[in-house]
Amino acid sequence: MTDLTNQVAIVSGASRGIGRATALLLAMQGAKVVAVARSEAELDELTQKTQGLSIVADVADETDAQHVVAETLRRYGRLDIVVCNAGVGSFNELEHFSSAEWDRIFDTNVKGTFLLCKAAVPHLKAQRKGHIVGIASDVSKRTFANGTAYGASKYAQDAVLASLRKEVRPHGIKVSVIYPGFVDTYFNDTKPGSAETEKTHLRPSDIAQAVRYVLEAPPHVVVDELMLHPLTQEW
Ligand code: NJP
Repeated sequence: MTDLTNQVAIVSGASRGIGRATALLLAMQGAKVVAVARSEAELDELTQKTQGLSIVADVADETDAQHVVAETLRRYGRLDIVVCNAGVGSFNELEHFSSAEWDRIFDTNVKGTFLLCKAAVPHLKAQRKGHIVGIASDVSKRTFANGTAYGASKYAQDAVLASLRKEVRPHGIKVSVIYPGFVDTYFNDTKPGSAETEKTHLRPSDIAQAVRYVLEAPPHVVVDELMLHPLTQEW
């Protein structure tokens, strides 16, 4: 088993939802967590609990992504784990989708994953060790009506991570991808915690536990893919 104590972990999209739950769980396992998102107040509140570092950044901006990694190295001198979780989505018939909304979804989900990995990989390669975890989606493996932009972005994000896995494996770096079904978060301007979603959705902490599971795999094991659904969800 890999011990997470004192491992330095960047978690993107940590201001709420899955990223926040992951940041809290990794901190409870003794990791030094660098929480990344655009909402400063939420990050400050989180960092009081994790005793880690928070960095206000837009993952879709290359300067911001480079800054996140540089600040992490400046504060902790090392980087062990990157959780590419930040993501957005909205759903509509194709002809009603604006090109600006398409760009927002792709910039966050695909380019955001690419840029954070691009900033981190040279350091992970230099230490010949590291673990990148992507939060993709079950829609990285299926299609559905009104999901052209989000679905395509999640297929593309998955392809970025699967290609990267092959590139970095010879350097001792692991890439794991988690594919959740419905999760009760603030995704697409929803509000978690209703009686209905408690029956139909996973909790953010379920995904955080999946992240912990892949990270704690023994050094010689890489969990390439992990999919999880609420028992009630057919897919
Ligand atoms: O959503 P939400 P989730 N730069 O809205 C951040 C995937 N997923 O936890 O910047 C930096 O509660 C945003 O922070 P802020 C989904 O595709 C979900 O559900 O302050 N950060 C917030 O912390 C996504 O990849 C479901 O607004 C940015 C976080 O992202 C991941 O799970 C199902 C950002 C979003 O928190 C987490 O989403 C599934 C940017 N440009 C996959 N843009 C589901 N919920 O059902 C956004 O299969 N963030």
